[in-house]
Amino acid sequence: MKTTLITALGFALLSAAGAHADHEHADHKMEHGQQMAMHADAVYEIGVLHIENAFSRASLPNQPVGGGFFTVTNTGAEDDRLISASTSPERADHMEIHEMAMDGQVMKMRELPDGLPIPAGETVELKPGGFHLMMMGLKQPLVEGESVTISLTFEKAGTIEIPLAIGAPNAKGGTAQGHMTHGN
Ligand SMILES: [Cu+2]
Repeated sequence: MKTTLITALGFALLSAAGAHADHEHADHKMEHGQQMAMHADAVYEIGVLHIENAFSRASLPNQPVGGGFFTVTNTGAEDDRLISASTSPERADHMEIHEMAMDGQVMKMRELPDGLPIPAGETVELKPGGFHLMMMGLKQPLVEGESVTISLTFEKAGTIEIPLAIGAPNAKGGTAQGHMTHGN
């Protein structure tokens, strides 16, 4: 009997440890270790927007820029738009919202001057090779296992600060695997 009780308690504690250990994360395939960093499982909510899988990648020596990635779901009935992102001036000069697009035969990144639409009822993924945030003029290296706090401003939902868990230089984040929609 005692064993059963302890097991149940242990399970409850483990469940409570995840920020939002809810349905969507129960079957998430990521193994502990490697790309898993402290906040990778957290879900942040601002109004009707749910933000998860927020991560960055460790920078290489002298790398001038750093990426920022997350998945945002608009559970509301109105379209919204990510209009800006920022981080502390000790970390980088400024941040931009980028997309990858073909320029002739070459895939290049470019800034989205009007921001990134987050349509009602849809999920938008910022990920390596697709939409992403970019810290321009990095002033400190991004160190794997640490996190960097950024601020996101949405046209309707407002501004939220979230930590990006810094993974390996090739980190793809927790939910990016199996969603490789960009061809080469
Ligand atoms: Cu970029």
